[in-house]
Amino acid sequence: AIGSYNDNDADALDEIGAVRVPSLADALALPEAERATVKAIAYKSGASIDGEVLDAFPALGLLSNFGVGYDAIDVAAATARDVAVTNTPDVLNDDVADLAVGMLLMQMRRMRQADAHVRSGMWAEGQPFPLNRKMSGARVGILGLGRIGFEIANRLAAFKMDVHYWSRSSKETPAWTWHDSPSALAEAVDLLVVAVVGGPETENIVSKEVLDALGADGVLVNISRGSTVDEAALLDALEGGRLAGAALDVFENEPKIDPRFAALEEVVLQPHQGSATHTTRAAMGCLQRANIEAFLKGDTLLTRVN
Ligand code: 8YV
Repeated sequence: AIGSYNDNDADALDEIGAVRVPSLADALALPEAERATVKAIAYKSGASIDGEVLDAFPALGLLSNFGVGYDAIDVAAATARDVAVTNTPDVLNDDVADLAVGMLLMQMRRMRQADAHVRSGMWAEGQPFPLNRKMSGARVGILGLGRIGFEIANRLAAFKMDVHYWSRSSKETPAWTWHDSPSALAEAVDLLVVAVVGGPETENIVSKEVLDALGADGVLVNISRGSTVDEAALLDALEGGRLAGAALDVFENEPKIDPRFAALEEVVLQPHQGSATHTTRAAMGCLQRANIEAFLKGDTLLTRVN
């Protein structure tokens, strides 16, 4: 087991015979003879796993990822070596969607500033808090209508919002409007929520062009991966007043994010905590181990991705 697990997960991993190491570097530093006995890895880390890393574990048959996103893993290299890869989909959809909606509401209603206004005593002194923006009924775009994107759209529809989306092809949805490109989607809406998978195919999919199309009234929410947004273009647009605001749970260089973000008033920042509730993290740990147990018994894997 690679990564930092909470006590419950650590105990459960110990019970199924895991050797626990805090990082990929520690795993690679194990003696060659020990690495050669590893059949399955429970993985909880953002460090990249490529073919060379996989070759350090010649008996490996399963890489069980803690998390739905497995962009850190070179799946083609795993497949080429007959290594199955599993992830933890679905159990986290609600939490990630909840956070996306909460962040959007927090950005638009300026709840961070409003809280500071109350705490600082300004409200008590009779200073009114400036009016802000209505969220219900607005036009919103969802970039990537996968399992999490769908949950976000459903929640925003309950806010009477006009839902638009982009995904590679049009999907069967309620009365939501499909657009054939990220730019066309951004052009049609003021609020854009990024819910695509990470990895090379979606790198900088939120480009300068998309941000320009979103425009000066635009708000960007990202709960997917930092790699999906051209961060330099985003920071320039926010600093230059060419975008109204952003609400971000993910960044290019986590956790040491670009310090320019912290200087921006209309930006909500979260520490990549979309799935981070007790309930959901426990479910993710269970699913990760269930895949390992199935693999060790020779049963069908629950959530294989390759
Ligand atoms: C992380 C996530 O996996 O599921 C994902 O893709 O981004 C998160 O749930 C989690 O932070 C791993 O520790």
